[in-house]
Amino acid sequence: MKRLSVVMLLLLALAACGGGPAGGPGAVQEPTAAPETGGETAGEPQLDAELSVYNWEDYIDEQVLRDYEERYGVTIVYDTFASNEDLLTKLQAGASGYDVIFPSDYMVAQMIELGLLAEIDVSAMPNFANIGEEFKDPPYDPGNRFCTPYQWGVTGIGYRAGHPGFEEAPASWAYLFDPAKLEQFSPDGINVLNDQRELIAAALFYLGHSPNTTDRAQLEEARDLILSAKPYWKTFNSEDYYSTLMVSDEIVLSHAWSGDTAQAFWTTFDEEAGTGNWLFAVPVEGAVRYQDNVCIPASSQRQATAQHFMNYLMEPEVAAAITNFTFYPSPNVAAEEFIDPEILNNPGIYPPPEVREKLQWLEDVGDAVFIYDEVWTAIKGQ
Ligand code: SPD
Repeated sequence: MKRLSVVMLLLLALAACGGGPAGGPGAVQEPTAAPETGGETAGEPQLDAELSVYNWEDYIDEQVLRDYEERYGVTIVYDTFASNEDLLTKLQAGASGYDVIFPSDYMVAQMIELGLLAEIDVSAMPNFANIGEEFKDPPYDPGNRFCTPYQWGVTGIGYRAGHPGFEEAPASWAYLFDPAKLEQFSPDGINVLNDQRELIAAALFYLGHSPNTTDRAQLEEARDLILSAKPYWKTFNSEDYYSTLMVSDEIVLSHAWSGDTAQAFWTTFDEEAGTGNWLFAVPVEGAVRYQDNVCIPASSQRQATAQHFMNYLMEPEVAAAITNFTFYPSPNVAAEEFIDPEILNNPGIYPPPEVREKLQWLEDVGDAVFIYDEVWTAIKGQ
């Protein structure tokens, strides 16, 4: 654990970036006030027998789900998606059957606009008080009328420690777009996130534009940059890239989410060497900070049970178990005493203020979403 801290401090000094955390998967602790019941308890709704939960890959400790099932007698049907746009497509296709979903910031705004989310009542969720003020009442969901905060993080560059060329952290989007860097690293494998807004944002940052631009010319410039780099990329993967590409050394560089890279770091952690194989850099041109959320689709037929589950996810021990497993920061301040200190104090996971300052949210771009769709289709189609 101590050696891990040294690694992290070194990384921060190199490039205002972060790397792998300490602390293995955290076991869910016994809830402080766990009602042992088959479903209904005093003051709680009659719970449905089943709940369908749709989340990002590698984004929960599944023990948290098993504990909920045991405590409340609700069977959880769990499935994962690769991107906000995939989630949106599923919901728009109708009859998805999902009861709890985890969209990011800008997608929450889009879904509210499209009438796809059910209203919730945070005043009926006692554990909402555990969420830090910084994370409540976000611009994309004023008053938390639809969603509660889940986890947050940074999008940057994951890289294979010790690979020639990474003596210094690759803290620039040039590593994904500059022809010279691509020539250098492409033979050993580069992955980019299969995520429309994230990949276009990376190109926009590199070009010096806003990641939320609605300017067609700038978006076409980003499209052309991506198309010129695409032949050098081995994979578009935002689902299991950490487990199938990073830890197996199928690639040496990846457009990546901080927690996924930290999972790769920890999976490859070598006690003797005192480090893991995968580290994370925050590009100097700027990077995305996202907040993912827990929401209920308007089409859900089990909204009371869904809201009960949302409240459960905000129990301090539960939120901590999730962060101890996923290595993504929690907005739950009451959880902090249960989060592994090596994670909590790790600047690669909880970025310090000087790094946070450089980060930008992805926002709902309104009708320009059609330009983004058009650009994405061109990128994926060629
Ligand atoms: N493996 C879990 C990844 C979830 C990261 N959140 C995505 C944010 C997209 N803007």
